[in-house]
Amino acid sequence: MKYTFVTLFPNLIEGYFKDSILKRAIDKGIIEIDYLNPRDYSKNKHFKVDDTAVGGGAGMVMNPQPLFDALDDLRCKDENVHIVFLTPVAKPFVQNDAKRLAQKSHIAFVSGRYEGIDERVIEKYADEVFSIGDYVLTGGELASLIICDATSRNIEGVLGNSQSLEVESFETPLLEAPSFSKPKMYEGLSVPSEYLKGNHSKIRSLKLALSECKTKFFRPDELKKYKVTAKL
Ligand code: 6GU
Repeated sequence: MKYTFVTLFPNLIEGYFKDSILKRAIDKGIIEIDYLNPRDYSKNKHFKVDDTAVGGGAGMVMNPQPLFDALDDLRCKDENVHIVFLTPVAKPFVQNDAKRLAQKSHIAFVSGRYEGIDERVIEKYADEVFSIGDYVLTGGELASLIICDATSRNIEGVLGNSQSLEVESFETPLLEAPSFSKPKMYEGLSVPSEYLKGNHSKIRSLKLALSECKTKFFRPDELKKYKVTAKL
């Protein structure tokens, strides 16, 4: 998988790939990261990329020209590139999107800064448009990293242990059961005794009951999609 980050601020992105799981995926050749800066395409003599909004309104809007030229260049080099725009005015990104995007060969994430991107750019180039939630960020860069991260862990070979993909929150409507590590007793706090006894069928049913409790408490909306088995 290749990811191209189309951003005025590649420095905001780069650090994330310098450590941990995604660094290992890059080192293994499973993912590749590239950057495209719209400023490099600006035909303005001061390399300006934004202007005030036509028709009024607060803030600066990213001009079409640098983005049209950058994205033409991108499409010209790879006609299969899947172009994703990040904006709060979009459908929310969910786990199924992460699984679907993991099947692509090349995704470009286009991040807007300032008040947004000239709508004509989105109309012309967007294959998809995502928001990551009901709040407003200063730009799309964090959102692009979140979508890239959530997508990458669904690509074969990125996670060491493919089993860890299976019993996770959002693979079913239920949130994941709590996990514990060693020691079994720490500062007077014990791991639940059932987890210690090694009866795997009992552990499974306790975990299911705890999952249902967590979901009822934190995500009652999700619990409605699911037939509860434990007595909560
Ligand atoms: Cl994708 N961008 C911005 N700027 N704010 C957001 C967002 C994206 N998703 C939620 N808030």
